[in-house]
Amino acid sequence: MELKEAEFVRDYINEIRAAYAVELKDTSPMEQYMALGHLIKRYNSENWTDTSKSYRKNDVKQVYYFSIEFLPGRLLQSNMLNLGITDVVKKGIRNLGLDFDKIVRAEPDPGLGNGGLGRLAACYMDSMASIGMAGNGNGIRYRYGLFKQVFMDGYQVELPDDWLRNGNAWEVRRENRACLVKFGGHVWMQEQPDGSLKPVYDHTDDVLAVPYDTGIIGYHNVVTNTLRLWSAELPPNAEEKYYSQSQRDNIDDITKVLYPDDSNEEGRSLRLRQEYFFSSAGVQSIVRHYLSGHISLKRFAQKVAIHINDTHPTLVIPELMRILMDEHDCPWDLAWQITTSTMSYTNHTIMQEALEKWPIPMFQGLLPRIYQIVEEINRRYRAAKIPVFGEDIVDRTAPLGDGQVRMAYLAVIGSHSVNGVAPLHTELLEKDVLADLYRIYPEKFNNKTNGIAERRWLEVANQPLTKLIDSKIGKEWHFNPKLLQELSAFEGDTKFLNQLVDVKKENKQRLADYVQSEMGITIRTDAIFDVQIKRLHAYKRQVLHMLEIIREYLEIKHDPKAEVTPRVHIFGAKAAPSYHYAKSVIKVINALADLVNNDPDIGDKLKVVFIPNYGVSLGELIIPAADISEQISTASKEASGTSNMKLMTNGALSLATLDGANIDIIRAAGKQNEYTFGLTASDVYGYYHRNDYRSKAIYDSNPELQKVVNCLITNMIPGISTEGREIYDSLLQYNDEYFVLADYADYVKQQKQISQDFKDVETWQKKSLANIAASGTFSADYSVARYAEDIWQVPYKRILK
Ligand code: AZC
Repeated sequence: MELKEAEFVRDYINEIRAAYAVELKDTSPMEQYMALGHLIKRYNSENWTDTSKSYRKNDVKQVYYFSIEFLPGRLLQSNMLNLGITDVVKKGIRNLGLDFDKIVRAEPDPGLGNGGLGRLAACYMDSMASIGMAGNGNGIRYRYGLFKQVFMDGYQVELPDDWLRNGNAWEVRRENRACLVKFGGHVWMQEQPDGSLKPVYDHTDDVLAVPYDTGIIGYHNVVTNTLRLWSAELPPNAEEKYYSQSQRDNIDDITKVLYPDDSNEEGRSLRLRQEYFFSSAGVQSIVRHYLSGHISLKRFAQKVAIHINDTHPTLVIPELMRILMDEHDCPWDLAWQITTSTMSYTNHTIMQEALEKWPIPMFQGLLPRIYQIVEEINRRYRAAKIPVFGEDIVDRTAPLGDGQVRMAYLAVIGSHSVNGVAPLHTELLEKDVLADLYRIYPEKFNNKTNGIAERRWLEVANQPLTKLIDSKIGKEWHFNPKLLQELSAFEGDTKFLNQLVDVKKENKQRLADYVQSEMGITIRTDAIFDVQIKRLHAYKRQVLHMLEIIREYLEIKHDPKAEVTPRVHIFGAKAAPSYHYAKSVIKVINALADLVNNDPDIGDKLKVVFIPNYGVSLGELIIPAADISEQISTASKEASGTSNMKLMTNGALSLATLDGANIDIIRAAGKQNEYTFGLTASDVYGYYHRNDYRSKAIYDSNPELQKVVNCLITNMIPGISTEGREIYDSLLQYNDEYFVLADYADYVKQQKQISQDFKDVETWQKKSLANIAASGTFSADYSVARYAEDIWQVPYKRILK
């Protein structure tokens, strides 16, 4: 948009006065931020209205991306970037004597997600708007996001993340679009005058779902799409007597936190309520919107695509069936045809534990009408498939089985498309996790490799690098990130390679300053910044990284005078509150950090920093500073990974197993520019089939490994007697489920190679450049375009090659 500095300054001062009734000099950074947010939202309001109007006028097919997580990160800078007003606003702010960085930092980071799944949803929202596609998000407006992670005595402690404390500058509450979501009660069949039966659903517990909309601004294209997040409230006109305090609390709980503790029955039931809540509210509002422009539901699937991001929103399937049949008198077959043509499903994990299943009594009690519909889907599925495929396979794959509702199977059966998120992952879905369903519906399965919002991860997170790239190849890559490939022409340009070194140094200094001020740890910027940032999970193997730190520590202790390449090991990770083992890993890494960071023999040769409360904003600080990207999951376990792509695009070299999208990254950038190691997926499956993995034998045969692993149970690392033992036992007594010891030697070899190679600055920089240049292909712009063409059949504007 066009914006003059003088105009901005005038508007901003007015905004501050109107909102806070004080002079600019008396405002806090939070107030300055809120006023700026409101002003930018206002600047963009016409685009938002016009986008909705034009979709309606042209009767454009809409995509609704349903996700229980969204991790959009701070919106101020990315909205300014996408509107093209960054320079003007920054200059105006500076000339008013304000500190722009402080304003940026005043914005809370919406913690409405946990990991890659949620960040992917946010990257896709950005890209859908940026390629001019009608893509809407649908999720939950959690009052307190996941949790705020602090460390006390090295242990993770979860505090409420009160991100809405000061309001939210970007959202619009739309009470007039609220709808009722019904739980519990009874269903009975009422005879109609024509003799047919119609379900009547009464004595329900009703919850009001109120939408809060956030505009998702496209990159330099006047498009603004909508992210709709639902909040649970007491229905209006509800007479007080009908709502006891505990009923009120029940309603309040629905949208209070993401992933309530599901280690008990109550927590599991709350999750199911959350899932139905946002699925039902979302589908109701989609049907309502569709019917405001169409007379008949027959063309619904031509105008609406609903995407199920992981199993959590699977109930959109029976919910759409319910609305079509019960509220619009659709016969079953037509309703089923519309539903399956509308729905598509992405699987994000091969971990069995993440394929959700609900006990039938709980499901039926909470959602009696939905359960009837699932039962009927189940009955028809069995009746249609048993004659063709036999009873065994149909038993194994039916939506109802073993006394449970099996969400992943329901999602596959009720969708026309099922995709994995990297080629290896899709292959494993077909061969292993969903193999039976693949046999029955081979035509539904396809791969859509993940992507990232390049612009946020470069133009917002890494401005120095962006400027340098622009100076070499111009700005066209902002629209078509594959053009980053043009950078490879400068591989031999020593001056450019040196400039890359300077950029990295600047970013490392920024991170070092943060670590100094927040954690009181001094790190040197000429050290290798070795970064592992992701959810804490046994399969991601933070433990393998931990063992390497112990090894490096012992090595220096053994000969404190020997020359070493200095290293800083940087972690960011939250552990699920009830995931005991993951929390023990955090404690041990923190204890190890204490030991290493305070040992005079070690000095500044080796540092360990576990940065608390990892999230999108910290990612923006850490990723541009990384030299090494640790992507060390047990091969076959990481569906794709996306931090691998973000780190690559910021010039980090991957230290990676052949897992998920690592494989594609290695292929794109060239094997010689990454450090690969370890078992392959087929090695791992080989162990499973032969059942002959023995971690103890590996331990017995490697004296160095023994020394390292034993440190978990000697008193070398103070304060971890229980946690150290737990990890030690997982590796030896319980036979090392994730093959940490199997990969140890190969991993260490590559770590040593890295220490060696890092000394040759020019060669290192060439590898870094190769990664940046090859990273454009992982832009989410291309990923969503592939979804649009192959799955959703929706148009988009920007032509991408
Ligand atoms: C993640 C996968 O673990 C990761 O490999 C993938 O890149 C990402 O989804 C996006 O596809 N899964 C999750 O984050 N899942 C949950 C429940 O947090």
